[in-house]
Amino acid sequence: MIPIDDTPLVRDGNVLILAYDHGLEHGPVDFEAVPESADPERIFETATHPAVTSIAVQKGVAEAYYPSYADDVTLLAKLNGTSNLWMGEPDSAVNWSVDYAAELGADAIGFTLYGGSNNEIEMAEEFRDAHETAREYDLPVVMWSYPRGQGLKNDTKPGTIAYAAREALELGADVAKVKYPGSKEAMETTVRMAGPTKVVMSGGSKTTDREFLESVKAVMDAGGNGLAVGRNVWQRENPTRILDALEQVIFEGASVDAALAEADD
Ligand code: FBP
Repeated sequence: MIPIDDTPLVRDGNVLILAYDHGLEHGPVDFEAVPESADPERIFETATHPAVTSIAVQKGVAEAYYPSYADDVTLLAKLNGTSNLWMGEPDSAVNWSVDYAAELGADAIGFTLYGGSNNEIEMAEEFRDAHETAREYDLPVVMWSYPRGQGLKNDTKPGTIAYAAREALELGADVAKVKYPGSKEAMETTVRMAGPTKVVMSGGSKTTDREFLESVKAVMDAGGNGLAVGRNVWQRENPTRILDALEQVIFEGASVDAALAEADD
């Protein structure tokens, strides 16, 4: 990993990535709760909130929408991704190159690795190529580190999440995006295993404001560095309110009660 604190991806040492690659990864079903969320422009608007340190999108959405927002948002190019229609062993197609992402103006790259998949070797080699090209452009690299496949489908066991964070460090990621392992204690171990690689929590499916903020608070208290979140922001009718609260918890060290009170002000 390289120092990334001075890059646009990071604010005061921490990170809040607004993920919006769900149209590919999950399909239109994720937009049903709030139909307006299918419009990428709405999410780019949301990403102009000062708490958001980057918006993570696939190539097509970046090409179509980023040029109008280049002065207002930080682009994280999510290089690989696969539709939910794929029924094989977990894998992810590399849909754009680092060179093309840099040409479009990306400030960081994102890459999924499914450790434990039968395709892990090939994915790690693709990650190597993306990582080493990103270094030529001084772009921070975020690994969506998701152990998955064979006996491991969607595993959030503490030992598995700690391994996911360690794998991100070992392969050179600057930020490891991992699922919440269930407790602050388990997150502490995860953060320790990641060494200098920043650890951020993956948002997950939509929960209540309090439940969500409490998991984020536990991550921060465990030494984590923030969040990469999609549904828990843009599946809310008022994404600004939860971003106001997240800004308090992630960047101001506020309690959940204080953050909620501030957001309601
Ligand atoms: P969420 O906060 O909505 O979970 O988004 C984070 C993310 O990693 C997205 O970037 C991605 O589309 C999605 O989760 C993948 O989720 P999964 O593979 O677990 O279904």
